[in-house]
This record gives sequence, structure tokens and C-alpha cells, in this order.
Amino acid sequence: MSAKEKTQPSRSTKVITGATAHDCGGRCPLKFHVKDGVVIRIEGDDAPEPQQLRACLRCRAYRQFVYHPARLKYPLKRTGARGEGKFERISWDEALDTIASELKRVKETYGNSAIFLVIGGGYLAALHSGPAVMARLLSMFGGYTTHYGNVSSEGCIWAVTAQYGTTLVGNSREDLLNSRLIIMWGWDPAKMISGTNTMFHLIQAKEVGAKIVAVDPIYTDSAAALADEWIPIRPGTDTAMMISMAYVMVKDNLHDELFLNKYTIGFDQFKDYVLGTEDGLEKTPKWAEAITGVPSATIERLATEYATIKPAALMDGMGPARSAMGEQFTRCAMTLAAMTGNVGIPGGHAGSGLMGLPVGHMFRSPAIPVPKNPVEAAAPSVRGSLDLIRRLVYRIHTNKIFDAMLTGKAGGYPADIKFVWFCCNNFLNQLGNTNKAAEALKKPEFIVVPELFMTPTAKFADILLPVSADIERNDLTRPWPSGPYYMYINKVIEPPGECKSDFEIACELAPRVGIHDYNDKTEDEWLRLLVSLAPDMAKDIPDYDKFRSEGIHRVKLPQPIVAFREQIEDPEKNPFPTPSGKIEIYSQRAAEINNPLCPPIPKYLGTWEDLNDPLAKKYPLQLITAHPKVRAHSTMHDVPWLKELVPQRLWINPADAEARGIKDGDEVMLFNDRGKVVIPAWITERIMPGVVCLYEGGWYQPDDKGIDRGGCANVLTKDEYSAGGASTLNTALVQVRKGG
Ligand SMILES: Nc1nc2c(c(=O)[nH]1)N[C@H]1C(S)=C(S)[C@@H](COP(=O)(O)OP(=O)(O)OC[C@H]3O[C@@H](n4cnc5c(=O)[nH]c(N)nc54)[C@H](O)[C@@H]3O)O[C@H]1N2
Ligand SMILES: Nc1nc2c(c(=O)[nH]1)N[C@H]1C(S)=C(S)[C@@H](COP(=O)(O)OP(=O)(O)OC[C@H]3O[C@@H](n4cnc5c(=O)[nH]c(N)nc54)[C@H](O)[C@@H]3O)O[C@H]1N2
Ligand SMILES: [Mo]
Repeated sequence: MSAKEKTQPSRSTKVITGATAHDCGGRCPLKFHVKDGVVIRIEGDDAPEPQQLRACLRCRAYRQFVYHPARLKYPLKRTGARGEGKFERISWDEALDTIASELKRVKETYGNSAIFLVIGGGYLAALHSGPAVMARLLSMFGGYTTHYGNVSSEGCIWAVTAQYGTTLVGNSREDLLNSRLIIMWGWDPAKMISGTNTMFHLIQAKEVGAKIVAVDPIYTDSAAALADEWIPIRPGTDTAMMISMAYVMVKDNLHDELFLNKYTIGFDQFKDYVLGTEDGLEKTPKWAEAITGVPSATIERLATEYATIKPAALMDGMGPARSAMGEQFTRCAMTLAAMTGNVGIPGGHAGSGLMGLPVGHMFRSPAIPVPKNPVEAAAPSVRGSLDLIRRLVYRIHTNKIFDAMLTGKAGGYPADIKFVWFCCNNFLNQLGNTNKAAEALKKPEFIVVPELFMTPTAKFADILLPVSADIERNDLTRPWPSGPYYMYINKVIEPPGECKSDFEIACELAPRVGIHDYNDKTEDEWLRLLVSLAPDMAKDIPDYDKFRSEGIHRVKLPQPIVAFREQIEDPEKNPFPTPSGKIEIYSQRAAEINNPLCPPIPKYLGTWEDLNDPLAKKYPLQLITAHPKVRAHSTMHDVPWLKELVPQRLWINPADAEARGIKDGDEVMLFNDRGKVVIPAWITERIMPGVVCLYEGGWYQPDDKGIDRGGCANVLTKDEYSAGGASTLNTALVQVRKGG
């Protein structure tokens, strides 16, 4: 049979285009071949290049996810201790009645602030989105406490808000073809995708001659596929290298003074810091070499190249910013982009890690309306504010939610938590300090988890509700921050057992807690309404039914989108949305916070658990916890094809392994004061000496001694945040020894 014949569906097979809505870095049209109500095959997009949106390995293995034998199918009630994983089946009526009576009891006994809604990115779509439907329900119920701080990118968000005044600062990815030099700085799109077609455009850029450099403690897949040069760097020290690059540019007069004068404020203060006029310390490449481990000659060369090869795109990732002082990394990247005049021009890049396009339709999803949360009724407006403290008056920092469960108001948090609803996350596993979190989860009076799987977090639920998967209901979703297209998630199959979506759960719970106007529409009525309410969608999608049957609507761009093009072309008419109207290398709003850890100009700042910390004597290795190629975080954890492809192992350099008598594949113990993980080692020169990497998302599986056997990176990380709000999941010192 020829390949062509093989892809032709038989007469009894239907092909439906749909999508998944994982927090995965991409968003891809998938063709589901359905026979007798079962998906028998999944194909990727077959549109012509360059519009074609190729799915990655994860959705190609999606059948093993959606048909996984461990899918939860019925409501469950806990019978063993929290975390033990012992449950018995109950009816939906019993589950919802129990939840309703607990909600009412907690509200009456403690007030609404004792109800804690903990939301994550497990499903990024418009209608069946757990976070939105639960916020709607709990607001109508009198309010709830929630958390603040994007676990992915809060450091980046703080930094762009300071410097540009907006978070939408990316270029459409085909613009990479205009770049002559591309620096992938803590950015690995071959793995984290960064918008479905990013790798496609990078490969094209390379083919037309762009030079590509990777700066990363890891020789990433992207570096292997694209880079002319790999520059390994000690984690958390990038700002020192960037500041010394600025030093080289200033000393050699390579910076773009016209650009700086016209579009920025505060470069002089930054220059004073760089040259040491401010503090007596010249930030020379030699200074940076001692901190970063990068040879000064390499720093000088990269500085010269970035300042002279035009246009150039410094693509700074979110990984280095997801660390203590992560904000400074992002601010430094943006400052270098301004010093080289690469902001707002084709082939350049404004920096910021976020890379979302500055057009509504490619970034902001429509969602079910959520009334104002009464518990936050008196909260001050924080729009444009850089003051984290103001945000944390009513909310709990995301990386502190378990600490808040433990200590409540006495610990300085806004509420004493009694009832917890985890929605679309596996945060026991995904936030810092998992052993401490597991202790904290013993404390609340009642915990609800709607889930597809018995995750480590789900094991702590009192009531566990079985949830349908992406392709088991209809919905709308959008590209992870790139584009340009919209997607309709078609319902392809029926959910297994008694699974319901979060929206269906909320609809059925509402009347039980006395809310009778929660929903008056069918799924289709909602989806049509949401399309019509989103101005850009309503404009771009004239024919809803066609959109629905095709599953995707592609938007034709007359030219690549370049963030800040208008600001650069006509700055008088189009100021930057900052208080000064300019790119703020010096931020007065940051100065007003008066916190030395959030200085008004970007700086290199030492931090806890860096190599200068006395703790480094005991725990000499720096742990980074990059995102896994074969999962979206902890989602798709048990998919056999994917597990086989990249088993969860500890990346360790041969020099560090040899010093510890470790051989490839040996079980090793990775530990610090927060916990112990036993996992096989992968000895590889793809990670620099002194640094080890354990992918985030391995499922926490403590044995009876409390040693994690599942490879959960957060057993080792800290439940702390940086001064601008970054969750500090890439800042942890550890030791490794042979044996379990
Ligand atoms: N050490 C370390 N930790 C990290 C990171 C890191 O870099 N290092 N990265 C962080 C980042 S960037 C992120 S975004 C977070 C992600 O952390 P989480 O948001 O916790 O993401 P997942 O682990 O994918 O868990 C999502 C869960 O949602 C469930 N789910 C899927 N669809 C639905 C649905 O419709 N309804 C319900 N109720 N549940 C659903 C899935 O089964 C899955 O268990 O992890 C963070 N944790
Ligand atoms: N396959 C896959 N793709 C994903 C996800 C996933 O779980 N799996 N998650 C999605 C989500 S929600 C998010 S937020 C994004 C996350 O996207 P990123 O934050 O960009 O991903 P990470 O893998 O955490 O980090 C990127 C790179 O930074 C490097 N790095 C870490 N610390 C440092 C440092 O101090 N300095 C330097 N120079 N480099 C450092 C890591 O080695 C890694 O190669 O990915 C999205 N895409
Ligand atoms: Mo994320």
C-alpha cells in the first residue's frame, strides 16, 4: 500500500479537525480519524508551507493519553489518609451534594475568604476552562481567595511592565527570516515550541545565512539543530554577562546612541553602573568571566557581533527569568536590544521572554464572563503598578500557596484557608518545595480536585471529580503566543465513564449552593456568543459554521508583525505605554518601590543559593529544571511512547559524574535540605560541569522514607519568589551521590 493510500480514510471513517488546549508552547490543528466512535489515527496539518502548522511529538501520541487506562471515570470519595490514594466510587449526586454542603458550611463558619481557588494552565480554552467557570461560580457565591503571579513568567511580566509598559512584545515568527544574527539565550524552541512554527522559521533563517548562537547551561535540541556556537553559562549569572556586553559596547562606542537618545530614558544611569562610576566596580568581561564561567574573549566577541551585525534578534527565554533575580535578566536583555537599536525593526527583537504578539486576536482568549470577586471588592487597582506588595494584600503569591495553607493570617497571608479547589493544575508537583506542600495539604478542612488522572495533587482530594478531555467537548482556543490563526476544538469522541467538563460541573453545582442564574445557554450558544463578543474574532471570522467545520481559521498578514514598529516609525504619534512614553531603562516606578532587589536600572544581583552562598560548600551543584520535551509539565506523564522516548533522568556532566563514581544509568540520589530524589543518571556533555538538570513534571512518588522515586524536581526547589514576583524554580543548590 502506498503512503498516499494509507492516509485515505475508509468510508466508515470520519476525519474531524480539532485541537488540544494544553499549556504546551504550541497550538496545532490535528486531524482525528474516527471509526465507530474511536480515534484510530491522528494526522498533523497538511496545509501548504509556510502556513502549515506541524504538531509535535506530544499530540502525535495523544491517543495514548486520551485512551489511557488510568483515566478517571467516576466521582471518588477519599477513604484512606490524604495523599495515600485510596478512594471509593460514589455517584455524582453524592459528590456534588457533599461539595455543596462543605462550601456552605465553610462560608457560614469562616466567611468566603476561607475558600481558596487554585488555578493552573491545564486547559487553555474559552468555555470549558476550569479557572474561569469556577471564578464565575465562586464570585456568585460571595467570593473566594486566590493567588497572584504567573508561575511561568512573572519576572518577565514585571520587567516588561517596567521597561515597555505592555506585555505584548513579540514579533510574528516569520520575521526571524529577516534576522542576520539570532541569539537563543535560555530559549529552546525545538523543545518548548514558542508558537507552533517557530522552529520552521528558524531553520529557514539559518538556510538564508543567519548566524545562530545559543547561551544556555545545556546544549539544547535547538542548539544542536541550529547553532553555530554554544556558550555554556552558570545559571543565574546571565545578567553579569549581559552587563559586561554593555560595557564592551560602551567602551568600543558600538552602541546606538541615536536610538537611545530618541527612544529611551535612563541610559546614562545604566552607563554609570556599567562603567563603575556609580559603585567603583567596572563591569568588564573579566569581571563577568569570574561570575559566569564564560571566557572574557567570548563575551567581547558576542558583544561586538550583537552590536554590529544588523538586524539581530536576542531571543531571551523565560527559563533564566524563572529564578531569583529573574527580573534583572529580562531587563538586561531589553536594554541590550535598545543599545543595539533592535527594538521595533524587522529582523530585531524587543526582548522580554514573553514573545506574545501585540494583536489581541492572537493572544487573548475569549472567556465566559466572570463577575467581580466580592472578597477583593476593596482591593486597590494595580494596573501598571510594579509594587508586588500591593498585589499581595488580597492574594497569595502562587509559589506560596502551600505556605499560606500552613500558616494563614498568622503567617501574613490574607486568609485562613479551609476549603481548597484545585483546578487545571498539579501544583503539589509543580510549585516549589513539594515535601512541604504535601505536609500543608493535610491542613485544609476540605479539598476538591477535578482531574483526568490520579495526579500527586489529586491523591490529596477529599472528593475527586472525573473530567473530560479536550476532544470530548467543543470549545475555542488560540495559538500559544504566536499566530496568526484561531482554532475550534471540535468534539471528536464521547467522554469515558461519567466524565464531565469543569463547566458542566459548575452548572450542576450552582443550584445546589443556591445560584439559579449560573447558566442559561447551550454549549453552542455560548461558543457563538464568545466569538461574537471578541472584537477581533468577530471581525476575522465571518462564517462561524465554516470555522467550526474546518476547525481552524487562518489570518493572512500583509507583513510580519513587529512589536513597537509604530513607536519607532513615529514616536511623536505613538509613545511607548510607559509614564515617560519612552523605553524606560531607568524606571521611576521601580525607584518608588525603594527595594534594592528591584532597582530602577537593571543590575547583576547575587542571590540565595548561588555559588557564593555558603550553602554551596555542602551543595555544590546548581539544579535547573527545564521543561520536558515529552510532556506539558506533568501532563502526559504516563504516555508509554513518550516515556520510552525520553525517560526521566538526571542530566550530569562526565566530570561531575566521575568525581562521584557515577556511571551512566546508575541510580543516584539528588538531595538538599528540602528533600531527596532517587533517579537514574544520564551522563552527558550536553550539560556544563557544576550544573545538573532534572526536567520539571516528573510525578512525585515518595517512598516510606519520604524519598521521591518519581523524579519530581520540585522536591529540591524553594517555595520563594523574587522581588518582582518571579517564581524561583531554577535557583536551587543540590548534591548528588551514587546509589539509592
Ligand atoms: N521546577 C519547576 N517547576 C515548574 C516549572 C519549571 O520550569 N520548573 N514551570 C512552571 C510552569 S511555567 C508552569 S506553567 C507550571 C505548570 O503547572 P500546572 O499548571 O500544574 O500544569 P500541569 O502539570 O500540566 O498540570 C495540569 C493538570 O490539569 C489537568 N487538566 C487538563 N485538562 C483539564 C480540564 O479541563 N479540567 C481540569 N480540572 N483539569 C484538567 C491535567 O490532567 C493536569 O494534571 O509548572 C511550573 N512548575
Ligand atoms: N515540550 C514542552 N514545551 C513547553 C512546555 C512543556 O512543559 N514542555 N511548557 C510551556 C510553558 S507553560 C512554558 S511557560 C514554556 C517555558 O519555556 P521556557 O521557560 O523557555 O523553558 P525552560 O525549559 O524552563 O527554559 C528554557 C531554557 O532555559 C535554560 N536555562 C535555565 N536556567 C538558565 C539560566 O540561568 N541561564 C540560561 N542562559 N539559561 C537557563 C534551560 O536550560 C532551557 O534550555 O514552555 C512551554 N512549552
Ligand atoms: Mo508556563
